[in-house]
Amino acid sequence: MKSLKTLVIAAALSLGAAGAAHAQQALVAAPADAPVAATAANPPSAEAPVAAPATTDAAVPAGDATYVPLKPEAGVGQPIDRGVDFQPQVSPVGEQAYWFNHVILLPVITVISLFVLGLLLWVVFRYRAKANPVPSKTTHNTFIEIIWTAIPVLILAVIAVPSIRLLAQQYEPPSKDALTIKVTGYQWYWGYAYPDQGIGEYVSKMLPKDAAEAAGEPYQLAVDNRMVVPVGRQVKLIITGADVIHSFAVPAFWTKMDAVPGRANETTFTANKVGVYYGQCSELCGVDHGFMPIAVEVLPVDKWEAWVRSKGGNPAGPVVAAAAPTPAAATTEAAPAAAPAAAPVATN
Ligand SMILES: [Cu+2]
Repeated sequence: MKSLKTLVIAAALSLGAAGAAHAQQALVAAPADAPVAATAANPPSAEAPVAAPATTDAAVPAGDATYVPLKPEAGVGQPIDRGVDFQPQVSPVGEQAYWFNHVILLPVITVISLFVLGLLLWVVFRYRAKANPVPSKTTHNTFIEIIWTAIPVLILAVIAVPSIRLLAQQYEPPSKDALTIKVTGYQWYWGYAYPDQGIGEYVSKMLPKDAAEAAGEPYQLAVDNRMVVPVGRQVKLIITGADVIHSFAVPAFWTKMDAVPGRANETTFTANKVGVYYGQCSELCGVDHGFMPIAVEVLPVDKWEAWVRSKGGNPAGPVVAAAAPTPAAATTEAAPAAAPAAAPVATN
């Protein structure tokens, strides 16, 4: 039994090590983002210098560039009055976690709590001094001791399987076609940049009360500039802090990651439902900690592309960037012809 516990602990520790190694990879990737961070403290107008060298007019494919912000749906992606449950989950990891909580953990907790409560009540009433004037002097019962050790160990072992699987899922490296967004926490607002699309950092601040109400959005969650992502595509967040530690958290995606100055933390999510999902800074970061909400808008792919164009970016950015190195690397003779055309976009 002891060895089983050891096995479970070892599995958990090795997963932790995998997560740490993954974070190291993210750190290696960080220097590429550094120029964006340098201009980050400036207001939204800082977009131009970052975006300009990355995308030329010719590189942006023609298409609709009209973007109309989506209205949030009541009770989805935001807290509800007297709510005690998790928010409805809209990512595969979130659905898995929701299932784990509701199908495994809650029933196990309920059964154990009721069983222990029943035992206590039984002892209190059946063996009270009046009903049981001569108490038993029994001190050991090997059979019962084995049972009450073995059963909890078995319960923990059963819980460990989906638990470690869920943990591992959250640390899975992003796929190659994941959309990269750089998230920076500031005192007290967020900055988002889409390096592959050539969208330099823009700032996302909480809307004042009247503006939020006018927009039909919840006050203290509504922001002026949302993070906008396409539905069904994995999003890789590279998260850092500019001043103190913040934490980027969106409950509907089961996403939370600390934004630590000097570090590039990485996490992923895949939103599988169109909508607006709110979150909040989740690490006490100063006087306005409660006033730096997060709003993520999940759009159909074509509408997301229109949003990217409305920001002056190139929706196909990562596709071109991923394709460019192949001809150059595969045949050195073909490289001179292929390289100049691909280079300006690939340098994103
Ligand atoms: Cu914060």
